[in-house]
Amino acid sequence: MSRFFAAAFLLLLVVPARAEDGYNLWLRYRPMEASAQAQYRPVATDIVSEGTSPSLDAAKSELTRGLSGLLDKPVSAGAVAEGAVIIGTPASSPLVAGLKLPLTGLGREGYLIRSTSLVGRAVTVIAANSDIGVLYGSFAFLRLIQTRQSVAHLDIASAPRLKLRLLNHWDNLDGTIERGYAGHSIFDWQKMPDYMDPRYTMMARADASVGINGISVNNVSADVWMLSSLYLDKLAALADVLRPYGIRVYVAARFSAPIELGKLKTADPNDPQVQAWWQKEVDGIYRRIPDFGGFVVKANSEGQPGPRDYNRTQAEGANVIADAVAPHGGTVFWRAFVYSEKDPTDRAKQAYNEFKPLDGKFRDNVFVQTKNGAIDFQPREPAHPMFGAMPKTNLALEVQLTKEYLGQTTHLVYLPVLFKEVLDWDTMAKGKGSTVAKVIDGSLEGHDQSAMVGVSNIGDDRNWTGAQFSQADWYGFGRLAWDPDLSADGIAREWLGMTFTNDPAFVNQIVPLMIASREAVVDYMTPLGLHHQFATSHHYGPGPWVSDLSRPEWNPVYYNRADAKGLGFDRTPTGSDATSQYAPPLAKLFAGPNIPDRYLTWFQHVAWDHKMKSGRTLWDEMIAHYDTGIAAVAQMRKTWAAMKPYVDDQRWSQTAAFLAVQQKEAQWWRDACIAYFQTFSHMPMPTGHAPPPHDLAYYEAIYFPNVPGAGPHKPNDPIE
Ligand code: BDP
Repeated sequence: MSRFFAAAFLLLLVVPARAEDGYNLWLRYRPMEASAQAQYRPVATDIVSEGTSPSLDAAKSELTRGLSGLLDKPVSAGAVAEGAVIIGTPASSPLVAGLKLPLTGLGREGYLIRSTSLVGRAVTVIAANSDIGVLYGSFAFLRLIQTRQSVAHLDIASAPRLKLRLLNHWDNLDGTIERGYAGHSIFDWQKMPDYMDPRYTMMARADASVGINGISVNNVSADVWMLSSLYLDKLAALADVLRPYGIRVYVAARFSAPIELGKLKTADPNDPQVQAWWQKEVDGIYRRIPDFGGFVVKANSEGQPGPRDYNRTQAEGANVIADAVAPHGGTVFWRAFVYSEKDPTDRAKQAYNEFKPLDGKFRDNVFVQTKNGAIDFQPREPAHPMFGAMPKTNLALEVQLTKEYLGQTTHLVYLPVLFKEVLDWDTMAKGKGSTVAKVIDGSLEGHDQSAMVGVSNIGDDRNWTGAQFSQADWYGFGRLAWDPDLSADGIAREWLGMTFTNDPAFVNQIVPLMIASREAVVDYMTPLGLHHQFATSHHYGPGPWVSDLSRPEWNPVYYNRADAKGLGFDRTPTGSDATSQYAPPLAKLFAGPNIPDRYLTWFQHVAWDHKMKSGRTLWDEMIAHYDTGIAAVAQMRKTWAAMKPYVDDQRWSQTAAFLAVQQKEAQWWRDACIAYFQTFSHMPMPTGHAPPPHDLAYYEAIYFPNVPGAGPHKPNDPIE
């Protein structure tokens, strides 16, 4: 026994003091360096919170936890002393009411943080119109300290630009996650409602800290059980946990639920029995969850049922559910990700063709939830042509945080760069400056409603997102949904400071690494407008040669169109004419000779020896891009290697190992794609660029069963 204790003691001694596994995300609240503590201690002596409510209590406990951790001293609820932090709303706090602060423009969720004086004492006040605004303000105040900004003379007012800031979890009820690369679902439905895992609260804190105010809990390819009373009771318990953090729950609904659950003969949205069924179902949900957010619906897409099955429009489908939730203040997110194997039209055009004629036909409480691009979350896509083209419809932007097509768990790709590219994209719908951000925040067309949605990257991995750096995508998504004008650079800086260290020697190296990581993945996977070159079904690794899938638009060859003449999908008026779905100046640009290189083969079929802006041929240019991507990853590895002194062992080592995988796989992508495309171009490798080490057959034979996120290995899949 005593030997056991001796061994345990020894173990304690050798465990590095700074070991961290990432569980606490950006809410670590580790003690600051002594000089910073000295600076901040006088301005955060006590927390004064009058009144009580679940959200106010959450704010108070977050401040207590945060400040006592950061300042390394007990900070408790106290009186109005010098340096106190006073939180509240005019309704909850006579102190706040007495200050007569300008809160009117801040709406329900905005907050104000101000340095002021009260009874002759210098204090900081965090005030809002609602308790949830106070919670958001508290997180913002902590963020200032966590990133070592001055809190001495504050006068900050902040309100979200977008009203609904949602994560869509694609979690199946059996615990697997569609396209999930961070373990299993954190939602342990089997044990709910009796056991509510403390992780739900931790997740809620993280979501609220970046302003996320809704989550849909199940896969969009929806299991009808989610709408059963068995699961709704569980959902109600989850809603209770999330409510104090301002998070409403939503559910992905299966369009055919009236048949499967309701035992009706049809799910035709125009059938009065179907309408009555939705009403009854929805009333039952609101009885359990009075602030239920509403539904996400994937209809007539990838085998899901939908209104088309009854010759009804997408609008008729959406409206029947929207009418049911409207009296309760609920919302329907109707996904625009609709394409059909029976429609020979270019897949990139199908959603626009189907939805654009329905502009103005959707109810006010419907969002048409539109992916950032017209295909599917590729490393780079031009913005979806529907943005700017549906002025009478609420459009929500959907982006994917989980890296289905961006290397999955092990590739470091900082997604806020991609999100910003879309938000800043100028649709030109109403002249210059008609950005996607202005379409979705409602300002371009004067809409009241506004929303942005991210497909979650959260699982039950200890670090939540599978890789440390993928946490930044969750963080950045929330920050951008709150304020699309923030910069990717600034968000990276904040996140690094909160998650690792504010030391400029670290941050000044890693911010550029993160920013460059997005272009790197485009370069080594799909340069110059290539898209959907992924291996079958699981999308892990390259498969540009794949041509045998049942649906033409699931095959990479459908997209690359490589042939003896050249490469790329002709979407100009001589081809599919997808270019004309964009506003005229963009349509002209994309169909013409001045098309930016980055979209070249997305919109045009180009000869292998086509002379690029650089003077190189398309072939040489493409190879240069692949190799630039690999060089960028090599540089990322080198930079990270030098960061060892600034990062705890566990997080440093995992990231270093993942970067090594990324470099290996970047090489694989490059070699496999070149080996394939060379069978068409028959052109030599440009000087200084090595040929792929293997022949094409070698790359074609690479096979991976059981890649996460794509369902189980099927019995008749090949065994190698
Ligand atoms: C694709 C995924 C698929 C999803 C689909 C969707 O491959 O698993 O179900 O998107 O968004 O990216 O519905």
